[in-house]
Amino acid sequence: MNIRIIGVPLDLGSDFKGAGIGPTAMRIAGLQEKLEDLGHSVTDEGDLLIASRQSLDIGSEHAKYLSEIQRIDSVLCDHVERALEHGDFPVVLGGDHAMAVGTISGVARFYRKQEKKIGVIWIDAHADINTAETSLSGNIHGMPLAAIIGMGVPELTHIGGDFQKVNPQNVVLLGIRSVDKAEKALLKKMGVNFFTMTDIDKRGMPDILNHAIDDLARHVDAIHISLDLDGLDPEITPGVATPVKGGLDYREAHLIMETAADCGKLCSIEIAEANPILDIRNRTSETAVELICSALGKRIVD
Ligand SMILES: [Mn+2]
Repeated sequence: MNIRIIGVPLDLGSDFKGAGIGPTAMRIAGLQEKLEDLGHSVTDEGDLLIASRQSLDIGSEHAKYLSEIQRIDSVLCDHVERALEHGDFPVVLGGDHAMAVGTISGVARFYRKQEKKIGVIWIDAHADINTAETSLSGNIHGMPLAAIIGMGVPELTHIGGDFQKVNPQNVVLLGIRSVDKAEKALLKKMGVNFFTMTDIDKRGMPDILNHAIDDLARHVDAIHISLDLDGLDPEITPGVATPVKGGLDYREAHLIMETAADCGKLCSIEIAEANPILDIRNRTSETAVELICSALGKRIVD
């Protein structure tokens, strides 16, 4: 497989600076070499150019830095679509999770042209289903799931075209444990397939994945993984802006990747919220690279 790495040094979606150097930290953790060791060829496009926070107007307090995030997500959408058109597998390195609107819009537009349906496995401590109206912080990294299912400001929902990028029933949301009141209502109303940490504690990850990923793979033609590193427990991935106790353990996270890879429909992956400023000796980015490798075929015994 030819893998295309796209770096998105975005930190405008969060109040914390530092996610902008996430792509560099994952490269330093040896991403390209490790993917090549698995037998893939790798093209690294480098990073998209993003205006610095200091040079921008914050805009509305309800959706901060919206115009630059809209611009960068539109550029990212084009890059991801082009990579898929070349037959490449995009690996998108973030950057805060506001990038997911661009990545998933690119995947959605590519498959829509072929009249194919996409699904998304979304791993996160949060539901990311706020809109400018419901958000308490105005930070866009809490809004990307809403945007891709067609809710929120048109500047985000129209990236890549005015259509719903993913049917909420084709979203599998795993690991949530910090969900705002308005988000709880939206998750249910929109029919997102969500699995809280309580669900995972009670049923166990293998049972959930066997059902949820099997089911998803039967209903869609291609599956994207959007991995927010705060989905894992902060003991494992401390370098994130919004850590929440009680997350996925190391093996549970790998099992998601391995199961997704085995379903045969994985088309792309993005890793969000690696923040090296908040990390301990690059541990978070090293874990991110290991998870990407599991999604791309690495096994304990082949
Ligand atoms: Mn997130």
